[in-house]
Amino acid sequence: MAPTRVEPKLNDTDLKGKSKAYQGLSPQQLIDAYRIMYTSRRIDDREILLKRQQKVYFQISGAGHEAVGVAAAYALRSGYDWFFPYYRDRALCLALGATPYEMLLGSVGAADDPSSGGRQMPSHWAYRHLNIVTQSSATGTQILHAVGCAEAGGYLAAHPTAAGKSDGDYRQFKDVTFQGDEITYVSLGDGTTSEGEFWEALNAASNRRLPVVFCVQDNEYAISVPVEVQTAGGNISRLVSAFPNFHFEEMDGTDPVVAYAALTRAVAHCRAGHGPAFVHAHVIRPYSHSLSDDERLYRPDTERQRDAARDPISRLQMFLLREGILDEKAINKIEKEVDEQVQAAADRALGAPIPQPESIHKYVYSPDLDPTSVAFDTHPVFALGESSGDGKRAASPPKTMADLINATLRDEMRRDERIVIFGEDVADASREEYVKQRLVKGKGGVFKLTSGLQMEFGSDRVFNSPLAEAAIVGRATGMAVRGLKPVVEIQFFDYIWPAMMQLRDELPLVRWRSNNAFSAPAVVRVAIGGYLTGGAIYHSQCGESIFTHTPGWRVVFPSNALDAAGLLRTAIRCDDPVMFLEHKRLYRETYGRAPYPGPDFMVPFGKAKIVQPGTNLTVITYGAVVPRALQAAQKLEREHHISVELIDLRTLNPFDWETIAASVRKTNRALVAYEDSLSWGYGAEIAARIADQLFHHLDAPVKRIAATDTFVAYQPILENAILPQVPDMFRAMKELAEF
Ligand SMILES: Cc1ncc(C[n+]2csc(CCOP(=O)(O)OP(=O)(O)O)c2C)c(N)n1
Ligand SMILES: [Mg+2]
Repeated sequence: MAPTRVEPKLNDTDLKGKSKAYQGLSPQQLIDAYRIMYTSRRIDDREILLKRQQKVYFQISGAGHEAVGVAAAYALRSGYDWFFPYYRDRALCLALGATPYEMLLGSVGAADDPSSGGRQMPSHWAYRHLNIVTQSSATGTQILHAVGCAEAGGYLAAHPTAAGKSDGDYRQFKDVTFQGDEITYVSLGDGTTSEGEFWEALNAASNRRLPVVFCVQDNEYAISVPVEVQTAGGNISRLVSAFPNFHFEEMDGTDPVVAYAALTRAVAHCRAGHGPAFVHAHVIRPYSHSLSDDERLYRPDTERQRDAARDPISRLQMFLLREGILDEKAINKIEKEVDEQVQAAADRALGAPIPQPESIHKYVYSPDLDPTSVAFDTHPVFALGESSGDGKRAASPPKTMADLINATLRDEMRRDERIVIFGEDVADASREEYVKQRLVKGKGGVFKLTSGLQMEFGSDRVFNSPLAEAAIVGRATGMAVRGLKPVVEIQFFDYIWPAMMQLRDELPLVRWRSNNAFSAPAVVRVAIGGYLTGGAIYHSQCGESIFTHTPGWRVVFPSNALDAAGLLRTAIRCDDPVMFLEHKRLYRETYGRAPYPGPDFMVPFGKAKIVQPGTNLTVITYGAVVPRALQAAQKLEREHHISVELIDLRTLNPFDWETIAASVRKTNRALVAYEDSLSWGYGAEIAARIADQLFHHLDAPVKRIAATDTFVAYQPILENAILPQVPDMFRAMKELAEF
C-alpha cells in the first residue's frame, strides 16, 4: 500500500509586503534564508562537479532539506543551544555560522578542515565554536548522544560548581559551559527511525522531560527503501504520538515559513522545560541518496517530477517574488554573489594544505594527559583499623575487590561533582523513599558494586537506566562530550552487544574523528568472565580483545582488590575513554584482598606487575587467570624446581611491552595464558609480538593456553573442561620449560 502523501500546508501567505512578518520572520530574514539555502545547494553542486573531476572523493547532498535546516537554525540559538545534525544538514550548519570555505575544506580533506582535519567524509559536521558536535556515518547513533547532551545541560544547571576547572585530572583540559535553558537539536532521516537507538532515545527523553528537539527529515526514502517499508503505516508521527511530555509537529519541511513556525512552537515547549519535541518535516531528495546512487533505478520520472514541484529553493524564490520582497533582478544578484563566493571558496580549498601522513596517530588518545605517566603512580595510604583496647590500632582489615571498587567510586564522587553513575540496577532504589523510610535496604547493582552511592550522592548522580545498553553508552557519550564524567555500568559483558555500535564507532572515536575538537572520556565498567560454576553461556563471556582491537579505548582488567582501586581511580581521572573490566569471580575472592589504599591511590596504565619473579619461563596473563597461574607456578617450583616469572598485565591497552620483553630476554620462554577462547584472542597479539620482536631470544616456540573455542557451558564438568584450569596451566608450563 502506498503511503499517504502529505500535501504542503502553506499558511499565512496572505500577509503581503515588506513590512509584514511571516510567522515571525521578517522579509530580511527570508532574504537571508534564500541566500543560505541557495548557498547550500550551490556547494552541493560544486562538490558534485569536483567529485566528477576526482578532486574530492565523496559527495552526499543536503538538497531538498534546506528549508527545514534554515528554519531550525532561526528557531534555535547558535553557539548557545547544542546540535547533533546529520549529513543532510548543510543549510542548518551554514545558517548557524559555518562557512562555505570550511565545508569545502572538508570536501578536499584538508588539514584545516574544522570538522575532522581530513579524517571524515564531507558533510559529517563538527564545529566546536557553534556547539555542532562530531557525528559518524552510522545512522541514528547521534540521537542518544543528543539525549546525553541534554541531560548534561540539566545536570550542570543543577550543579553549577561541577563546571569549574580543576587541576590534576581530566577537568583541567575541557571548558565546560551551560546556559540553564539550552536546547539540544538532533536530526535524522525517515529510514533512521527504524533503528532501535531512535526508540531508546525517545523513551529516555520522554521519561526525563529533556529539552531535545528531534527533527525527522522525511524524504520518503532511505537510499532505495521507501518509507512505507521502513515505518509501519508509513507515518512516523503516528507511531510516536503516545510518548508522554512531547510536543509534536508535522509539517511541510520544504517551506521555511511553515517549518519555522513549527520549530518555534517546538522550541518554546522545550525552552519552557515542558519536555522534548518531535518535529516531522516532509522534505524531498532531488539528488539521489548520494553520488554513489542513481535513484532512476527505483523511482520513476513521475515521482521525481512531483517532488521537483516542491523544491524548497524554487518555492522560496517564488514566494519572495509573489510577496514583493525581492524582484527578479535582486534574486539574480544574490545568486551571482553566491556563485562567486562558492567558486572562490572551492578554489581556495583546493589549494589548502592536506594533512601530513604522520599526523594519523594524533588524537587517538588525549594529547594533554597521559595515564601511563608518573602523575598516576601514587603510593597506597592504608588507614588504621579499630583500636584493640590497649591503645594500639592494627592495620584496617583486608577488603574484597567489590568493597574497594565501591569505596573508590565513593571517594571519587566526593572529590569530583562531574561524576554521574547510571546503568541497570545500579541505584539503591529508584523509588528512593522506600530506602529513606527504611522499608528496604536498597540494591546498588546486581553485584552491589554501587551500593549506597545513590543514598549518599542523590538520585541525579546515581540512577537506574532503562534496560537498553546502547542508550547507556550513547547517553554517556553525549554527557562526556559536555564535560561530565559518566561512570556507567554494563551489567554483564555477555550483554554488551546492543551497545556495540556505540562502543566501536562512537565513544572511542569522538576525539580522533573530530581531530581533537571533541572528546568523550567516559568510563564503562563491565562485569566480565566465568569460573562461576553455573554461569553458562550468557554469564561467563570474555571478549576483551574486541575492545583492545578498537583504537581509542583504554582497556583495564585488574586481578586483585588493590589494583582495581588504583586502576579505577586512574580510569576516572584520566582524559580517555576507559573500559574497566571487572572479573565477577574476583569480586569476593579471598585472593588479592587488601585494605582500602586511601583516596588518592592510583596505578598508572601500561605498567604490568611481576607477581612472582622467576628464571625458567615467563607467563603473561591477567584477570582471573592470575591466581590460577600462580597456583600452577608454585606447584611447579615445589615439585620440579621450575622457576616461573609470572606477569600480570593489569591493563591490556596500553600493555607493558617493556616488562614482557625484559622477562622473555631473561627466561627465553613465553606462555600467554588467558580465559577467553584461544583463537583470535588477546594472547594471539602478545604471542605474535614476542615471536616478531624477541625471536633471537627464544629457546622454544611461544605458547598459549586459553579456553576452548566454544562458549562456556552450564554443567560444571563442562565448564571445567572449557576454561583453562590450574592443572592445564601446570602442564603447559612444564612442557614449555622442558622443550
Ligand atoms: C547503521 C547504518 N546502517 C546503514 C548505513 C548505510 N546508510 C547510509 S544512509 C542510509 C539511509 C538513511 O536514510 P534516511 O534515514 O531516510 O536518511 P536520508 O539519507 O534519506 O536523509 C543507509 C542505509 C549506515 N550509514 N548506518
Ligand atoms: Mg530518508
